[in-house]
Amino acid sequence: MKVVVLTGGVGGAKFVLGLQHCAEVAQLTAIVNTGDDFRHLGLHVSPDIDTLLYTLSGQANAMQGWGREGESWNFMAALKGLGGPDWFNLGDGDLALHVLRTERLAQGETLSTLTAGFAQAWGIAASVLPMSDNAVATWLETDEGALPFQSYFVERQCRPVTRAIRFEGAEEARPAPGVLEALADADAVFIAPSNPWLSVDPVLAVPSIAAALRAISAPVIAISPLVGGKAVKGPTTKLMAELGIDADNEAIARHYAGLVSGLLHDSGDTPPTSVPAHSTATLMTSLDDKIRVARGAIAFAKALKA
Ligand code: FO1
Repeated sequence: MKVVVLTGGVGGAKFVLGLQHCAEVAQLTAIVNTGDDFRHLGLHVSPDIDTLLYTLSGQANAMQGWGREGESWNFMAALKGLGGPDWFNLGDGDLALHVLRTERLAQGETLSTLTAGFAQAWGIAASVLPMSDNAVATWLETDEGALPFQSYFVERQCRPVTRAIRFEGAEEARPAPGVLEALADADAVFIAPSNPWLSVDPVLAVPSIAAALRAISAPVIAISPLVGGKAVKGPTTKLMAELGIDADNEAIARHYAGLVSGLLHDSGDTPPTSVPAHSTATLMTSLDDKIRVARGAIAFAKALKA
């Protein structure tokens, strides 16, 4: 099967790892959120791309989800000693990735070509495509004013109350090379169990990506990020409450209305009523968990194609 997955964040990366271990996935393409990208200390940081690269190459910090396992922190210690900003933690190994990406972008390389280079260097078979090579920045309108994503998510630890979310630059952004082709050619498309509002919506905001999802005949299945009516990690349910949305699978299905042919959700939760649904235990801790959820998604796609 040729599989395409829209993903962002830690939960999304876990699901993609599960897909990578499924024998029937002959070709895997990840279209990754870059709305969290930002410039920090003059460096271009692409958290969701990096989390996926680390996860697919077995280097990810298992406990944190982001950054590398066994990281050293000499740069951060030296930065603090100089009174530099220490709210965003850059491990020494992780720093090399940001320095190299910033240098290659400055030399005129695109985000997609340099990301493909890193994936190849780390032996990742999947295609890891940014949603766009153009800058798209997620901003949140909150009770503390407008905040760029990392200021909200890391610096303020998701405490501000969110009223609206916007993706600066999305209207002018073009899908990265290969994105539309992969969607048109897919046997199945999955929307990973990422935060729909913060990690998936930026991808859908890139013109022609949502339209491509609507146009394809292959099944498009979303995996609910909720387990037991809560998000496993991150601010999903707090955000849903602040946006006046019930934290249930019907709300997730409604969010993707017109885009998805089905919703895969946790077996302990109530199914949506507005789209076909399958369920499995969707909490992903072990590799076997990730493979189980990926297999469940593939089985659902096959059932919908039959
Ligand atoms: N998340 C944090 O909560 N604290 C951090 O200091 C932090 C640093 C960091 C560095 C590189 C990177 O790729 C991700 C990092 N993250 C950190 C996670 C990041 O903010 C989120 O993973 C995504 O932006 C949303 O999933």
